[in-house]
Amino acid sequence: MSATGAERSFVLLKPDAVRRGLVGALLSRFEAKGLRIVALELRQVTGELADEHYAEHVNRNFYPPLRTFITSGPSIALVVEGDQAIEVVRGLNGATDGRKAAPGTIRGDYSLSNRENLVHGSDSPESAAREIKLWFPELSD
Ligand code: IDP
Repeated sequence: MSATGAERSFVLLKPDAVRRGLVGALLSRFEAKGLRIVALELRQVTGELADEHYAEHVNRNFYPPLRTFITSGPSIALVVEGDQAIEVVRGLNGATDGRKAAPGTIRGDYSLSNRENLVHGSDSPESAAREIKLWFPELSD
């Protein structure tokens, strides 16, 4: 929770979003929904940061190629704020697998992959707090 009472979520526009020139289109969706951008930075994700961010996945079979992908070029890291921002961002993003994500969602409209799915959003208040502290320590008290 921020000082204003609104909820914050961490969002990552993954390297495929930057490579495909979709940053503006994707940011527009969050802004048009009414979420406020409170931090934003172009970041080259290192393997170490990837391991910390995806700590719950590092032992999964899909992690090595995910690590290669997420470090393959710059990403846009941001924090958005608004009423129920965590759930709202997850809804805008759509299901993990772009092939199954509903049309109208970011993944449903732009992704045909369960790895290169353009966007990450925190999945719980605990994850949001952990991720915001990891990516934007200056925002954490
Ligand atoms: P989420 O991003 O929708 O929260 P998670 O299950 O937390 O999904 O997985 C994190 C990321 O790992 C996904 O966004 C996707 O890029 C990748 N991923 C998840 N499951 C698979 C898989 O089965 N194959 C390849 N990549 C996957």
